[in-house]
Amino acid sequence: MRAFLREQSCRSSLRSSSLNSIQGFLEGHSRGYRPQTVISVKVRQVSAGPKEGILLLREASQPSNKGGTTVFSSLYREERPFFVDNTRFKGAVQGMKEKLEALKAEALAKLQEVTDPQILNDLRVKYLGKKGELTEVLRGMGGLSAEERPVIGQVANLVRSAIEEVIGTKQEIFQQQETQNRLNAEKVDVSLPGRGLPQGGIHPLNRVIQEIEDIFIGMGYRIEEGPEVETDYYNFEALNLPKNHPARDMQDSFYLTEDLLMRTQTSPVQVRTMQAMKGETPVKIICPGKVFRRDDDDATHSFQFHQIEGLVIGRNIRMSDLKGTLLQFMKEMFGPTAGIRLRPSFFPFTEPSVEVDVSCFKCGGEGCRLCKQSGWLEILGAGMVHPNVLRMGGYDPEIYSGFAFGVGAERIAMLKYGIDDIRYFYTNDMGFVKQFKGI
Ligand code: 2NL
Repeated sequence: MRAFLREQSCRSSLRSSSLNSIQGFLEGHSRGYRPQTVISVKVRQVSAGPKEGILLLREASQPSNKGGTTVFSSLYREERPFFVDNTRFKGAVQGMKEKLEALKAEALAKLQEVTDPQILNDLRVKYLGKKGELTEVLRGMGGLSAEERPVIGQVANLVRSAIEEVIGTKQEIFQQQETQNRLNAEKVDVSLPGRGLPQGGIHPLNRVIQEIEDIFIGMGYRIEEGPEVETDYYNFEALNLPKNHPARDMQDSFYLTEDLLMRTQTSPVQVRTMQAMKGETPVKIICPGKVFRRDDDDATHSFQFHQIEGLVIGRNIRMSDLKGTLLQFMKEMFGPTAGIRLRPSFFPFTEPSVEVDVSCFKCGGEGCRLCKQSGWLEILGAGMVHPNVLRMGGYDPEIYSGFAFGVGAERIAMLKYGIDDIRYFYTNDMGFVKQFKGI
């Protein structure tokens, strides 16, 4: 039966590929003629495949618009019979299906053999990637009709999900394997004994300095520190050591310039503190730190050692205050049975000056090797602050008085810990240092 279709229904019911083909047929047969376009098709289905019919053609050029009326440049129209064998399109669908199935079979076979996550990923890109083989096959869908497309689309989706599923399963297996490998590799034997941490200790000199600081903080003192490079003024002049004083001999100190030297005592810190306090009282300070003297090192001398100096300034500060303070200091340092004795001495910055001995903590005053049978140990120097020093520090000696003392950290540590050579403190001999762990 011959079916006559109007243009609209014809376009929707005919495969676009068939129309394309009809247009192609026209172009192929109308060379040398004006371009034509199909405006209606009369179709007869000859068999399941081929179609024949009559085309109504008109000129393909654009119509012009004259005074609001659409005018075709020519009234050219032509009716022409046609014949289209569309079985090749059926073949295309069949071909695509076969291609997709072959792709699926190949992909699944290769995926089954994968043992490496990297190769798995490579295969995913190869088959499912943007430039992968599935996309490549689907690109051929452009040649299919509106009815054929969903058919191939469905097949393609099934192929895609089949490949995706295998990849997903494989990925999960690899993930589990990796987790298992890590768990095996990172196994911890909690029954193993722990590794000991190396334990350090406080250097005996720092220990002595901290102990002395603690004792004096307990008596209401503050700790002051200052520069190790000092001016001649603070190191000597302000401490009543005038220009011609023998202690200022170039041979006895490390001079950096005419005016600068490594401090020979921590007293300059005390002078600086006195000046900073601008006459306020009380001054109650402890000044610990490194000091330097030009000396040849031996068992009891070192060019560098540590000093702790103390200074108190106020009204009515007397020798008895000095004596009581130092006795308390010694009792806390060497035990409650410690006693002290004062012997006259000389320091340029104190007047009067004293040497202070403490009763031997080893024999209790009986006499032993440590105290050379005397029962006493020389421990520090002290005195009442010289009026010149008070004045240069900004305190009127007619109103204020004070006491000061100086003690060597090395000497105390050597006595306390029975160390017979001062050089042990500075040579970083582990055998020596380790003995003070945890004391
Ligand atoms: C020692 C003796 C001493 C001082 C240091 C001092 C400081 C000022 C004023 C007065 Cl600002 N004196 N210090 C006083 C007496 C002795 O040290 O044999 N040291 C190792």
